[in-house]
Order: sequence, then structure tokens, then C-alpha cells
Amino acid sequence: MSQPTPILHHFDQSPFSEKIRVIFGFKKLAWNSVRISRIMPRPDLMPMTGGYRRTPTMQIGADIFCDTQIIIRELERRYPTPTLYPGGNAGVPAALGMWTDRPFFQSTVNLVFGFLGDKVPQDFIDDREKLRGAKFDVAAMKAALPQMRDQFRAHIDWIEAQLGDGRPWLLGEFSLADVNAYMNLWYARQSLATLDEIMRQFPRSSAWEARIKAIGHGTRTEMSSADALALAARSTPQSSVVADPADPNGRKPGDRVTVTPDDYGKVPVRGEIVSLSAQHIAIRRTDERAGEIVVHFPRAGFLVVPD
Ligand SMILES: N[C@@H](CCC(=O)N[C@@H](CS)C(=O)NCC(=O)O)C(=O)O
Repeated sequence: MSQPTPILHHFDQSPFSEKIRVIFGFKKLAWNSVRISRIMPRPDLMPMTGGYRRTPTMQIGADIFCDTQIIIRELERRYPTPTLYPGGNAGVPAALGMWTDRPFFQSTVNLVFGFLGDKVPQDFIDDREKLRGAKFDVAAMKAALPQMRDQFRAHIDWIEAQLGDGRPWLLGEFSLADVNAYMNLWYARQSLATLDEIMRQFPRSSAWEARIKAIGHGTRTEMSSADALALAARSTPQSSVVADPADPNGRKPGDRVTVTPDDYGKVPVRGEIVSLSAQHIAIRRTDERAGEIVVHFPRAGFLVVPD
């Protein structure tokens, strides 16, 4: 049976979305692109995610995947060849996300916004303050720019060192490790006119960056958010019930829970467990506009609490 076309809800400047676009390219996939606004509200998306507000999300019919970890897991499950985990590297490429998506990303954000300084629009600052539940202090980031250059350079230097023996990719063959690490360089490249000054000292990383860029984004076709929502409403979730007998907290299908990111954008999504494992939880919910939806989350970095 042919696979349904995945739909990515994203915006072009989003670094986390770039990871998924590169994977579409690597796996040579056709996909639908729903461009969402960079700031809230996103009235056609929230009925599907149940309130999860980070970017990107992936939709397959009435199944919604929140966070790149779970999107990547699902893409690998549906399209195993070529694999993102070559040569027996089954754990490290994904685990590396805890470096690239958190401290490395934070350094990159500080560098980018410190550089943009007064050019950052106030509605964006307001939105990101709400997202983070903390002040988005562009003036402080601007003042810390020299430190942020140092931090960013230290992270890039690890990439350079890993490529030091002339290998084309971080683990030898192309893997999720490359996608994860590339995100930050891609993001800095979009906004930083001065990035070349830093990257000049990293020729291997610069060549690696160009190799990943050449992979492309697969075959992208635009779709409207209204059409994506209508598709969810007329689809039935495809997730089957799977229990986890080893769940350390005795959670089981049918339990009502909330699932919430542990870092920022901490909006709890409510539903009833459909399936769960060490790396995945899927919850069923019903929405007036979207109908019956199953929302999927990763476990690392997400809090599951009885509702
Ligand atoms: N852990 C998340 C992080 C996603 C994330 O922080 N994305 C940024 C945009 S690149 C975001 O959500 N910004 C706020 C927003 O889009 O509302 C993932 O891997 O998907």
C-alpha cells in the first residue's frame, strides 16, 4: 500500500523544521508544506495539536507528531531506507539531539538575536516571552555577543574535530547526527552576516555544511492550513493500541494524562493513552473542528502526568 503524503506544518526560517526538510531530501520524499505564522495565533493548527505550540509538527491524516524527535522516529519507521542510523549507530545519532537542540541551539539563538539586536520586531519578542515564560532580553543578548561568539565557536569546533580525519560525515556515513548538528549552523547562516568570519577557521565544517545543503528538501508541494485541517477531520487516526508492560509508572492505554514539554512552550496537551513505549506516547483527543485525533510525543524531554 502506498504511504500517505506527510504534511509538515512549519515556517521557512525555523531551524528545527530545517532538520525535517533535510530528512525529506535525504529520503527523497514528496511532502506537503503548510506554512504557519512565526508567531501565535495558529487557529487551524491548534485544533489538531491540542495546544502544543512549537514548530514543526507533522500530520499524517488524523495522526499529529509533535517535536522533531518523534517526527524523525516516524519518518524512519515509514521510510527505513536510506537509514538515518547506519553502521549500527542506533542510539548516538538521536541522543546527540540533547546537545544540538538544547545548549548548542541556545548558544545559536543568543548569537543570532544578539546580532540582530534592535531589528527584532516587538511582536516576535512578546510571542517568545510567552513561549519561554521568561524575558526575551535582546539588549542582554546584544551585550553578551562576544561571549556568545566564543560559545558558538566552541560547539562548531567539536564538529571540525570530528571531521578531522577527512571523513565526509560525523559518524563516517551520513546519519541523524549530521542533521542534528547542521540545524544550528543553518540557522546562524540565515541571519548572521558575520558568520563567515567565524567559519573561515573551520574549513571541514564549511565543506560539510555545503554537502548537507546539496541534499535538498525532497519534493515540496504547498497546501493550505484549512485543507490540512479538513483532511484531519475526514481521516481516522491510524494508531493501534500498544501497551508497555515495562512502563516504570504502570501507565496503560486508556489512562487520561497530560503531556507537556519540560523546557519551554509548556502547554499541557490532554488525552487518553493509545500507545506508549520508552521513546513514544500517543494520546487520543477529540476536537470540535478536527474530530478524533491521535497526538504523538517523544518521551525524553516531555512530562507525562495523570489528568
Ligand atoms: N524540541 C522541539 C523544539 C522546537 C522549537 O523550539 N521550535 C521553535 C521554532 S524553530 C519554536 O517552536 N518556536 C516557537 C514557535 O514556533 O511557536 C523540537 O525538536 O521540535
